[in-house]
Order: sequence, then structure tokens, then C-alpha cells
Amino acid sequence: MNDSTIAAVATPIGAGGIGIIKISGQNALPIASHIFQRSYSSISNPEDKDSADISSLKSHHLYHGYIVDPENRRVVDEVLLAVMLAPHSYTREDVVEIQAHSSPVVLRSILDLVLKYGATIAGPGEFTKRAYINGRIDLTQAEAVIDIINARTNKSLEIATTLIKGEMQLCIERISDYLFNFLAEINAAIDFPEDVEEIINVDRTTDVFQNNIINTIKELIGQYDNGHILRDGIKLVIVGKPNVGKSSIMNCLIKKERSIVTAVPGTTRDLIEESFSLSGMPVIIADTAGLHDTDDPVEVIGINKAKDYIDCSDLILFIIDGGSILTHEDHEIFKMINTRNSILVINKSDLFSDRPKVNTPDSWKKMPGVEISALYNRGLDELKDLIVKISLRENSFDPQAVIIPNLRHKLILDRCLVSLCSAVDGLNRGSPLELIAIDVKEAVDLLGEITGGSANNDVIDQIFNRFCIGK
Ligand SMILES: Nc1nc2c(ncn2[C@@H]2O[C@H](COP(=O)(O)OP(=O)(O)OP(=O)(O)O)[C@@H](O)[C@H]2O)c(=O)[nH]1
Ligand SMILES: [Mg+2]
Repeated sequence: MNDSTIAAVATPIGAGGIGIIKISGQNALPIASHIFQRSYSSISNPEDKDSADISSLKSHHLYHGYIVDPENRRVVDEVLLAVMLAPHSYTREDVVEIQAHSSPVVLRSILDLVLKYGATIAGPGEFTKRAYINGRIDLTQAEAVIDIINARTNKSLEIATTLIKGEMQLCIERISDYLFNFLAEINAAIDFPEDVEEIINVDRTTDVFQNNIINTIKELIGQYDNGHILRDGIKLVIVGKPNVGKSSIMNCLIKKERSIVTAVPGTTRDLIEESFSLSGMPVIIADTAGLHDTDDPVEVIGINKAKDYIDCSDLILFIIDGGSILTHEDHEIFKMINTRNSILVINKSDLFSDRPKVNTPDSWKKMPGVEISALYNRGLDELKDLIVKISLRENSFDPQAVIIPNLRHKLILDRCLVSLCSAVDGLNRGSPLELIAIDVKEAVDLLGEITGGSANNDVIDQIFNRFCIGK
């Protein structure tokens, strides 16, 4: 357990109803007692009229009182104070939360007093890091806390709540326990070579490895591939030559006038990024400068930005003007995105309702396509459905019913799979047990990196550095 007592403002800075200052550590109560003057009745028990001595405060009760600067007896604010004694707190340490009025000046003044009487300022994620170090949660649950804070859609929230309940941890621990027992068997067999056949049943072991362990890990990896988009969202980019209606489509999709639309080709010169949600899936979308040959230095910068963005996007909306014939520029853009995940959006369908629409070459037909009119808001629902369908690869599943690993977990599971396949291979080929033990031990260590047991400090720091201060 850490000796220091930490404190931070746990709510966003700004004017609001309440702001909370959180203190955690063995001096949380003595520090609070220096600055808290209790009013005579507690909120939770109006009969409790004993002294203002904080040591008389009960855990998990809420008390009304004032924060008073001990030096000049000045009242800083009227507050509610909650005490949560170790180990029944977020960090498993003594925790005091002071609920004050949320003015940045009030919160700063109270925090200054708390720091003056012995607390140190908490770093990003330090409260959650203590919850992890003190064994209340594992690394997957700590990561779920960040995911919950950052959740932008209901689906991403559902995925995070599955993790925070510890279901990933349970699944990983079940596999680790089996592998650990198997390692013990291997060690026994190495020590007593004459009893190998009694100790290790190769057929049964390879069967369990293959059907239970390897398949479970493959399933988890598959769930990442299908489900991470629901949590992390997709990056969508709108491309096309000038004036085909890219900005109009962007505005229709995000339902606000974000990009300027005019009849002048070359209106959009910079990259314009926005986020929105499509069927519960977070989407980051970018409108880009029309791609064409130009000497205009400003346009060249915009076009280069667009090309860079295309490289790192998940899905491309390739817009063409369905009311005109294709030009050299359209063909050049097709060549550029040909191998990428793209949708052909034939815009301005209002212009070809009574005349033939643009003729696209056969080689373009492999791109899923949709006809829309951004001007009259026609076909936009079909476009949205297509984006969702392609992004989720038609796999619909209930994110609450399955565990969806994050990228860190997935990369570790990939390595774990390699070690386990090598162990099974060794068992089938009758390799020396010492070599099989190395593979299995590596798999156990890797699984420990997911839950935290064998994660190194750099990994742990990297995870907690993604947190905000006060969590
Ligand atoms: N008839 C018709 N006109 C459209 C449609 N969508 C956009 N336009 C018009 O086409 C012109 C260009 O639209 P923008 O959305 O600015 O096109 P853009 O591709 O962003 O153009 P740049 O930023 O210049 O590359 C505007 O006059 C729009 O009103 C449509 O579906 N039908
Ligand atoms: Mg534009």
C-alpha cells in the first residue's frame, strides 16, 4: 500500500452544480478533519449530534458542514462530505470526497487547503491505479474505466461494462489456471521421467488445448475483429473531384452545416473532421479538398492532406457526379483507392431522374454503390445502412453478451496463440517436455500481461497515462 495521500478535483472544471474533491490514502481523514467543520446534524442520521470530530464519522455516510481555512477561520464553502474507509472504497484506501459548489475558485481553494495539510496532487488515473495496485480490479477492468469515461455511444458503453464486470479477467484466469496446472504436470514428468505416461495423457491434453483453450483464444481474437469498431468507431473519408457534392454529403450525414457548399469548384481546401454516431457506432468523418491536378499552392496542401487521410481511414466514400460523364480525374481517383475498402456514391440523382445516368466501367462494379441526392436528401438512409453493413461486415451480435478485447489484449492474444499452437505441435510430435514447457510458460506470462499479473511497469504506466486527473 502506498504511504502518500493523494488528492484531486474529480469533476470537470467549470461552473456547475457540484464539484468533487477526492482524497485517498492513510491521511485522508486527518487532512479532512483540519478543514471540515461539521454542522450539528448529519444528513444520514439527524439524531447524531455528537462533536465535529471527524474520527466519529461513519464510513459510507454523508455529512453536512463547512470547509473552513484553519488559519483565518474563513468559510470557503458549504459542503457535503463522504467518508469511505479502507478497504471498502474505490482505491481500497481511506477515501474522503468533498462535494462543494462547482466554481473553479472554490474547488481550487479547497484543493489548496487539502494539499497544504499533507496531500500530494494525484497524477492522471492515480486513484484507479491504486485500485489496481491494491488488488480491487485487474488491468482489464482499469482499461474499462477509461472506456466508460470515453464512451461515445451506447454500444461502446455496453462493451466497456462487460469488461468492468471482470468477465475478461475471469475468462483469462480460467485459461491460465489450466495452463498453470499443466505446467505443474510437465515439471513433475520432467522430475519423474519413468512416470511420464501416467502423469501426462497426451491425447487428452492436446484435445483440451485445441478445443477449449486455442478455440477460446481464437474466438476472443475474432470478437476483437468484429467488435472493436463498435467501441473504437470507424474513420470515414469523403473523396472525389471538385464540385461533385462532397461537402453537401458530409453535412447531410452529420446533420449540420459544417462544410461550406457553393457552386464554385475548389470550395473546400482544408480537411474538415467531425464525429457522429451511426446505429450506435462512433464515426469520425472527414470532408476533403477535391482531388485534381492543380498548381495552386493552397489546394496542393489540402490535396496532400486528403491523400494522407485516405491512407489511414477505414472506409472511403468515393463521390462522383451522376449527372455528368466521368472525367480523367474520376479515373485517377479510382486508381488511387482501387484496393481499399470503398463505397461508390453516385451523387446528384435528381439530375438523372429523367435522363441516363453516368456510365461506370465494369472494373468499378466490385465497389458497393449507392445513388443519392445530397441536395434533396434522397438515398442518405441507404448510404448510412451500407456504411454500417460494410463496417460491421454484416456481423450483428450483442456486445453485452460477448467479451470484446481491446487492441492491447488482441495483440497479446495473437502471440499467445502462436505459443500454444507450438506447444500442441510439440506434444503431437513428441518433442522434449522441456521445450513444451517453455511454450506453455510463455503463454501463461502473456495472459498475465492482459490482466496485469505479469505486465511490466511501462505497460501499466502507458495505460494509466490515458486517464484524466481525478479518476
Ligand atoms: N443537383 C444537385 N446538386 C448538388 C447535389 N449535391 C451538391 N450539389 C451542388 O453541387 C455544388 C457543389 O457542392 P459541394 O457540396 O460544395 O461539392 P464539393 O464536392 O464539396 O466541392 P469542392 O469542395 O469544391 O470540391 C453545389 O452547388 C451544390 O449545391 C445534388 O445532389 N444534386
Ligand atoms: Mg467541398
